Amino acid sequence: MMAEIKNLQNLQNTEYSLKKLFDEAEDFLPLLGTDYVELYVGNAKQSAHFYKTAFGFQSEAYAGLETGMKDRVSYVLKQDKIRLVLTTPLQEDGPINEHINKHGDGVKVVALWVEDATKAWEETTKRGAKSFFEPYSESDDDGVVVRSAIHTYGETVHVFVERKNYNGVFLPGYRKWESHYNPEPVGLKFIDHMVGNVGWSEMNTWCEFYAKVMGFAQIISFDDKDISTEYTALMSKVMSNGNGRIKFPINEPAEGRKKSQIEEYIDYYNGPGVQHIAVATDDIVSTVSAMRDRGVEFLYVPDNYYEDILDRVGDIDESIDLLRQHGILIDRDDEGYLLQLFTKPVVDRPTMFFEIIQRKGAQSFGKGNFKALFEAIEREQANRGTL
Ligand code: TYF
Ligand code: FE
Repeated sequence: MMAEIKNLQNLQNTEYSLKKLFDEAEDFLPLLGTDYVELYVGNAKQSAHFYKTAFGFQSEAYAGLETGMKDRVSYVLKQDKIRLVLTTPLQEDGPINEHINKHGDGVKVVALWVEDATKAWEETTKRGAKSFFEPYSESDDDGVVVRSAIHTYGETVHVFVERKNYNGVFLPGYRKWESHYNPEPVGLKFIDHMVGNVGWSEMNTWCEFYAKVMGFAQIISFDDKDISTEYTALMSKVMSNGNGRIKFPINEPAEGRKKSQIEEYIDYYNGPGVQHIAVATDDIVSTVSAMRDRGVEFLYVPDNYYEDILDRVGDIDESIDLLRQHGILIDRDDEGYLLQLFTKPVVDRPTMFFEIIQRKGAQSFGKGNFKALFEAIEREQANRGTL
């Protein structure tokens, strides 16, 4: 009970401090949450199997030849509030093939759930966003969905999704995906944040984009001194929308003694793109052990990380032994603490990975773990010969 009250207070504090950051003017781009994340991949059928088996996603919806979609196939997977869409082209050429050719498998769409997709497009394009597609509505027996879209960093786009009492499985054109293979969920709840890697000196440009075009505010900033010196250098700023449901950290490479992990990403992705998707759980030990059992590879931190951990983070509810056993990282800020762990890249190129995060009050991003984390990433870079 006490813990619940504390969490509630932290939540209210966060909302209060966010409010202070935003002026009194009405939010011109109210966002209800993340609607879906779409990846363009080489083989959606096999990727879908991976996300079901290893990450515990459930079969949700399907569109392809059987539903009258001739040029591509999309599988929709769901776990609690998280929706992943995996799309593969069925023919040669065209923008999806070009995207995969250039970037490998990766995130194309970060879709945001809005009340009014037409207004979202108008408000953002008039502030300088480049349109990806204009508002249009689709309907079937289950209702109407309006979507519009704008470009963001690299070839990534934001689609605004307005669900007018839509009762279908996903979008018009999709049907329920019935599968006899339904592995249990692993406890992933919602997307906590999604991080973009951008090029040299482009961080401020993209933070300004989120501020000016989308009405976001900067809530945190890390400079190269926080996180470089001996370790691969980067700079990072976290942008948030008004209600705090959408948080986009933006990283840029910085000059360090070794090749920046952000530069390695940019080299292999051939430009800016989504670096990691952080998903929340309310039981990180059980989530991570289930994922590991199902074959997910996590970054390894050496045992000595845990030697002085209690001095750094103080009392925590979990057993340190159990956290050490699973390699889970811990960090504290003035609002509470957080537990986090990072997968290795989930694709062949050293590009996209996932973060599993459990917040116990803390609304920060694990700055106290950067040293151990970046050393772990460096060891992987050294194995790849890209350091
Ligand atoms: O999202 C964040 O800011 C944390 C820390 O390459 C982080 O998860 C930052 C950069 C990076 C990996 C993790
Ligand atoms: Fe993160």
